[in-house]
Amino acid sequence: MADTFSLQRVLETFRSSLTENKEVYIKYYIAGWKELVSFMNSLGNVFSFISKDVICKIQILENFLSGENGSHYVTIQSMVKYELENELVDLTKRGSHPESGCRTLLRLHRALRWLELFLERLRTSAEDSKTSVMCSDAYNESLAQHHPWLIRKAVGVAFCALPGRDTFFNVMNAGDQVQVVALLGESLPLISEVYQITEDLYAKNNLLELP
Ligand code: 1PX
Repeated sequence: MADTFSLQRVLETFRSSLTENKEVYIKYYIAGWKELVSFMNSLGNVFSFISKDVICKIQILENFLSGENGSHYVTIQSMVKYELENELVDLTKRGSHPESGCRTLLRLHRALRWLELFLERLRTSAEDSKTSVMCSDAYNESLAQHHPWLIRKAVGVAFCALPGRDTFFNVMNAGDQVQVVALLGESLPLISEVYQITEDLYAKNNLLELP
């Protein structure tokens, strides 16, 4: 992973995460999140409590991937099958498997929905739109429903520290605003596809509310 964020690389990693049979490679899914974390870090320390949580979840998944059962963690589909067949998931309340791959990835999956909603707002935003408003509207429509009051408050404070739309476009490192908007238009269908494949898989296996 290079030091400077580029939206292009996020696009490439999410593209690489789809297999021919429309399964999702965990390795590239995680790589996409790493890029996003590096973007968030470049925005300042206010966001570090958020990046810490994402990094922690990435680490859990990486440990599974490089562990002795790593071959079962190649795709999200193989992970779900393996963990369910071997009763490695706490299904209704936290118990002996509080950090299963399935529940950990579910947290990132819900955040991917936030990202999709936020980027779509950014793509279609007017020059005077506020990133903080776009961010919190997207958050309230998605992740907020899964977060307790205290987290929602802290997230609200962090949103106020977001830079304006112009700076945001610059940090994305993908050319002028017209080019960024075009790249967002290219990225969003891919992000949506990865999101939808995961959502359908989790829904089919009744995993959308894992504790
Ligand atoms: C191209 C520009 C895109 C901007 C990229 C920004 C990436 C943001 C990544 C946010 C990922 C958040 C993951 C949150 C996972 C989560 O829900 N964790 C909670 C539950 O976990 P648990 O193990 O306890 O069940 C955990 O409690 C969360 C704690 C931290 C708060 C997470 C707030 C997420 C707010 C999302 C908005 C980020 C705004 C960044 C501004 C660019």
